[in-house]
Amino acid sequence: MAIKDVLVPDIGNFDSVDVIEILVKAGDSVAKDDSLITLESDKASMDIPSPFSGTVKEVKIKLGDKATQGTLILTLDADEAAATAAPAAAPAPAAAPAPEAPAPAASAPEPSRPAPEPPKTIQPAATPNPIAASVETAPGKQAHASPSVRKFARDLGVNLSLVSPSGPKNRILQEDVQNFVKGELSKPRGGGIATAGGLAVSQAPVIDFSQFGATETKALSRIKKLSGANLHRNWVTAPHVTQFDEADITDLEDFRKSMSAEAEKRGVKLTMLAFLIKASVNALRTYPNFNASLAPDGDSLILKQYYNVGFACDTPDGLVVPVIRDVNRKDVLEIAAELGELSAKARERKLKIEEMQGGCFTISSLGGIGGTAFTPIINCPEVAILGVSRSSIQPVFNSKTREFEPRLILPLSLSYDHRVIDGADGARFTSHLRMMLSDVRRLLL
Ligand code: CAO
Repeated sequence: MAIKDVLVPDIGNFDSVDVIEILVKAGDSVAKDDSLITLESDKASMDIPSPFSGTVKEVKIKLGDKATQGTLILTLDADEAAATAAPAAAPAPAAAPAPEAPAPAASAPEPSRPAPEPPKTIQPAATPNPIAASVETAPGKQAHASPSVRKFARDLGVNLSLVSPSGPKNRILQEDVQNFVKGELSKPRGGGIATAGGLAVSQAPVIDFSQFGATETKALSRIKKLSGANLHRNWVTAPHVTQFDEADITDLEDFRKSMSAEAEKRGVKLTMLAFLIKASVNALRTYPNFNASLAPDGDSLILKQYYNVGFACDTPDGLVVPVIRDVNRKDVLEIAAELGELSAKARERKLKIEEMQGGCFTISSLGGIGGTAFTPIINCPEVAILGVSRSSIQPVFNSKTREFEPRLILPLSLSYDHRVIDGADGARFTSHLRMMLSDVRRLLL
């Protein structure tokens, strides 16, 4: 070990600048180039690096002192190797020096002392480094902090504009950044997605269910994990409204049954869903805002000139949504044929990615299973989804005959993104669907 004096190096045109931070204390181990103190003039702040590795013996400078080239900062028990090594060559100036930045050390060092290195980072106090500013500060708010604190914050990914300063002249100190991080870590979080879109929810309690009885843990399928994350995002980011309605499909069902045998001869199962897809496209053409997506900046609507309809398909691995393309150019039998093919592929896990892309609108039919209504989650970036529940015979009053008649009624549940679609249009859309489904002639036009 050799005791070395560490002095303020050549700091260019600056003379008598304030010591605003002392970053080490007696007994600290420092590596070569570690910051020791921060100096600040009215134009710039700079960290002074250690010329050696070793242990700080005594700090000779105080906060608020004035420093100039040659001021003694501290004494250091320098590591043997470092102390005998040749002085380091003067490093290159800071990557983007400020206009007032001092030049690298030009004058020769005193013979007994190693060449002090010029400051590592120098930046004007009033105009922060633009790169650091973009990382650390929000527009319009300028954080006042030394280079070492900026680096500390950058390493932790902290936005300095969010940190409350406690140092002199509203300067952010290292401990302010530490306190900020502690505060953030102690905030409640929920499953890692708690702060999506600025939404904060309290953390779900972790419960050991085995205390109440036997349990078994089963891993979620890959599809379930993927669709779960997407459903959650869509649910929290799109403000959902669900419009319920009922369509009288008595005549349509009669027609479907009358056509079933003929369809079967062509190898096609003619289901109600095929008619629903056809009717939906008619409604999408009438109300184009439903056949649209919000632009990423949220300032405009992208209206689609094509009509691709997805349908939710229940498979042993979870929910998938195959897409039937250009429905407007296909008749009900063609749609029914594609429905059958795509659902079979989905259940055999043979769907290609492109067969699940490009949808404009989705139908989720639980009619084959049951239920009277439900609130489907929009398949974003689409703006609406139609849920279909099980049809049932209901007594409907006929105003002409003044009698109740048994009619087959299909429950519809239309969820839409209220940022794009107003409630009135939601009701118009389902009314249109109801009209289409109750009069099979319109559907076939
Ligand atoms: N009301 C009453 N019965 C209905 C009906 C309705 N709305 N819709 C279908 N059915 C009947 C069919 O007529 C058929 O009866 P038969 O076997 O006697 O002919 C039976 O239910 C089964 O229909 P299907 O399932 O074969 O055909 P489909 O076209 O109705 O549905 C598909 C296809 C792929 C949508 C469906 O199999 C499926 O996976 N549904 C689940 C979708 C889902 O999970 N949605 C929830 C997503 S979360 O929002």
